[in-house]
Amino acid sequence: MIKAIIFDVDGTLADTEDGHRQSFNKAFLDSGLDWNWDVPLYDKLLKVTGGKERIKYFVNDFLENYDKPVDFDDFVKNLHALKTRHYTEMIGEGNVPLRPGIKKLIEDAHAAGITLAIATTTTPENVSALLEVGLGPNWADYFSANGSGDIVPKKKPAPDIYFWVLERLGLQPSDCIALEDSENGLKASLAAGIRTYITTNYYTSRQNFDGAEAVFEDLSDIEKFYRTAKLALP
Ligand code: XBP
Ligand code: MG
Repeated sequence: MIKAIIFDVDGTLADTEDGHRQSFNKAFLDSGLDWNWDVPLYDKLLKVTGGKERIKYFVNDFLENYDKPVDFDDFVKNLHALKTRHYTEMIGEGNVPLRPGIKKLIEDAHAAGITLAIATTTTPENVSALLEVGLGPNWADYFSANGSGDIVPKKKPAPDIYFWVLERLGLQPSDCIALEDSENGLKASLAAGIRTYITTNYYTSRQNFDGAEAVFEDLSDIEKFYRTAKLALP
C-alpha cells in the first residue's frame, strides 16, 4: 500500500530547466560576464545538480584563463541569488505550467489521503514561485514535507534529500514512491530505497533509467500511470 508520493520538482512537476538556463544567462549579463550557457552546453552542465554547484562546475571544468575572484564562494552565492531573482520573476509571469497530469495526480492523491512531499535540489523560492502559480496560494497545504535546496550536505545523485523527507514523514522507503525526471534524481531515490517512476523531458530523455519501475514521456494518460503504479485513484 503506497502511503506517500515524493515529487522531484525541476523537469518533473514542470518543464523548468530551460527557464533556469535563461535565468543563469540573465544573471551573467547583469554581472558583466561574457558567459552564455546555450542548450548544448547546459545539457552538459546538468550533470551537476544545484545552481551554485553548477556555476562552479562551469568555471572549474569549462573555462580557461579565468581568474577566480578572491572571495569565489561569495561571488558564486551572489551570482546565484541574482539568477534566482530572475527565475522566480519569470515563473511568476505564469508561462511555465505544471506538466500534464501533475495537478490531477496531486489533487487525487491528496483527496485519497496519500501523503505528498517534495524532494528537490532547487532553491526553496523556486518551488514556491512555481507552485503558487500551478496550485494556487495554498499550495503548501498539499505537502507534508518540502525538502529543497541547501538543507542537506550533498545534493542528488546523493540520497540525502530523500532521507531528509523520509525522516520528516516518519515513513519507510517501502511505504513510498518517487516521481523523477533525471538520472541524477533516479540515482538519489534508488539509493534511498524508494521505488521510482520517471517522466522524461528534452534534457533527460537520453539518460539511463535502469532501476526505474517505469518510464513515461509524461503523465497525460494519468489512468495508465495509476494502473502501472497500482494507485487506487481517483
Ligand atoms: C534540478 C536542479 C536545480 C535546477 C536549478 O533540481 O538540479 O539545480 O537545475 O535550480 P530537481 P537552482 O530536478 O532536483 O528539482 O539554481 O535553484 O539549483
Ligand atoms: Mg529534476
